[in-house]
Amino acid sequence: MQSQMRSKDNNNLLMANAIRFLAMDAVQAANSGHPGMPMGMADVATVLFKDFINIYPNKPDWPDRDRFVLSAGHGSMLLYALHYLLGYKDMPIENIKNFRQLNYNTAGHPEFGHAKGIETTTGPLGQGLATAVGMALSEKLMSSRFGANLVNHYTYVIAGDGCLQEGISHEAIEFSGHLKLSKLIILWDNNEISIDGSTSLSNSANQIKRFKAAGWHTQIIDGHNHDEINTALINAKKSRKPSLISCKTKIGYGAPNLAGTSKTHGAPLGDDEIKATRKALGWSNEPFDIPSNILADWKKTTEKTKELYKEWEKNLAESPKRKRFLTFIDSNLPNSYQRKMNSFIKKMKQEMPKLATRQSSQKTLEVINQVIGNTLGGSADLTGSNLTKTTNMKTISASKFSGNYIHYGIREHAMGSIMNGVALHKGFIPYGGTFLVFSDYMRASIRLSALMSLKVIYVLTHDSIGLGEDGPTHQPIEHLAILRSTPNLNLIRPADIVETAEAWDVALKTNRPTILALSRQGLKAFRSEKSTENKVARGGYILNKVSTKRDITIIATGSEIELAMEASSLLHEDGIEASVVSLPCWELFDQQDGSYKKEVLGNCPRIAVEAACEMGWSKYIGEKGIFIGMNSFGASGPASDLYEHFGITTKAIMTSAKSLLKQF
Ligand SMILES: Cc1ncc(C[n+]2csc(CCOP(=O)(O)OP(=O)(O)O)c2C)c(N)n1
Repeated sequence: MQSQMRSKDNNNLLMANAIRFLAMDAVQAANSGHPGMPMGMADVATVLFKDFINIYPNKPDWPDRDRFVLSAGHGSMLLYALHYLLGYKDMPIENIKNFRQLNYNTAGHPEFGHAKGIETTTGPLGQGLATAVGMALSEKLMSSRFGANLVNHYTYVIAGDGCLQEGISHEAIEFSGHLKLSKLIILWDNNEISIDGSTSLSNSANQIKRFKAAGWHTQIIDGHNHDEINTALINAKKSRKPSLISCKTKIGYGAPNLAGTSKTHGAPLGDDEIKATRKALGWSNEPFDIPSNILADWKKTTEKTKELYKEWEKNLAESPKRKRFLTFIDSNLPNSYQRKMNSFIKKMKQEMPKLATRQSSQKTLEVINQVIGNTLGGSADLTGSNLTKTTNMKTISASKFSGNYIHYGIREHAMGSIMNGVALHKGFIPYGGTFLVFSDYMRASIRLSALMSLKVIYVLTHDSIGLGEDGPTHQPIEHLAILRSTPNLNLIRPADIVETAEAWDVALKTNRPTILALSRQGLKAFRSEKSTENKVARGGYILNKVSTKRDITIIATGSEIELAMEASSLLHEDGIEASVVSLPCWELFDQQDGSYKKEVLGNCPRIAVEAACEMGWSKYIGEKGIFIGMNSFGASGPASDLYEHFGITTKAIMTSAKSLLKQF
């Protein structure tokens, strides 16, 4: 054996070896996967789950459970092995035997929603760590509102070298250090190995100093020494800062010939090495056969947590805050919400103010934040531009978590993941702002919001060349197409205040992420009808019905609706009847039935106008349709000059309409 394990309790060693063998045998059976990390971190995981983590597998959704995030998601077998050993009902040995097989909940990387107890999807390195920050933040926010007898738990993370090398870790550790998220504990699998070999190939940073500089409590331990692990966790829990425990480990621990090498990182060990490992660790059991005494030791760990759960249940039942607590956890919209939202929309239809949709969003948020007590706003240092803060919102700080607004700093990537963590934790509906162009910086987090179907609302303003003088670095071109191509994500680009309010309404009621693409520049209002139907909820609709036969359809979104409407009325003067279709959300429109879509798009030539790239528009305008938009980066200048310069004009629409009609 490569290093001497020591423990007060010899059973711990057997419990850890159970994880090791489940992991190496499952990877071998699947003929793919990552045995090294679970084998290296089995000791840490054993002490953590045996003596520290309060989860009760029979109540996996217990709101006050400790959260465990396997940020090094490639080591998924560590998590699945733990779930099997702890007795999660949905993790029978059958599922371990079918690791990485289709239709089993033991996917290559942990997928949220597949098995109970998987707190978040991990795999993209660094994401889990930043998501955990959102969970630890939620704990503080909830605890400050509901007290420690209802909310008092830790968030534990196992992160690898890869997680710490990823840039997102920098944003996440700075943010959590600043807010002193003391119940966040990272166990770093410091094995100095990644895929290419030694981490020294590419890294010489002093992680301890880095974390210290960000305000963290730090410790260094032997990750195979159970006593040291135990003491370090006790110390970390006492700290008033977030805590990093550097666990010096050997990847593939136990494998006589391969441990400590990158060969164990992401490939089966092979029959011979597994045999040798069995011999080295004194494990004579067949693959997937865990002796009953070891299973019993694992199950015992849940006896204590069962009691804790029952105590908490009693606390909740007796708490005067019970109802409000459950409203937060379930994120139910209060009864008064719809009434208030409808009357706001009605008023806006009467007033028809000309506003930038970012302003319309703020106006809508004023209504939302008055009635919904658990929205959690924020911005990546663009509060005054994104207009995400409303009158009564209070900023949170390390000494005050009773607020509901977060200054994320210039950390878009972490902001996205932190919001994911907040949504996963339950309690708050997070929304956060930045410029649409910087969705690139948090793309990986947005993708995970979508993959996990989380109610996270991205308020992305300055949505086109219409932002003007800041120029091409700040003007999104391809972003709408990229975001629209992401499955399970609603991108809404509203045209006026009514559409903006409707977009928020949809976002609050949808169990998936929403991106609100909002303008910097003022936009005319168009909606004034009496009906209370939320038209954005259908994704697209006819904004101005022509009274006679429709000659042409002009489809637009957001700020270009104004051009489309103007072109339509000028075309009418020339005897051409053009309907304008507002299509703020492709995803929702695509879900409508065929006849509705046909009726909206019309059986006639079509033009699409959008100050963005063309990609994707052909499905609405057909091969012969004309797209008016951007086919290059933008430029710096006043918005009106830019629209002229790039040919996104009423005149261009009219010319296109006339030329199309000649062809048909
Ligand atoms: C963002 C991201 N980039 C690349 C990868 C591919 N990848 C998976 S594991 C890994 C190496 C991770 O090294 P480490 O964290 O030290 O894990 P260990 O070798 O200890 O298992 C890489 C590059 C990934 N999963 N996510």
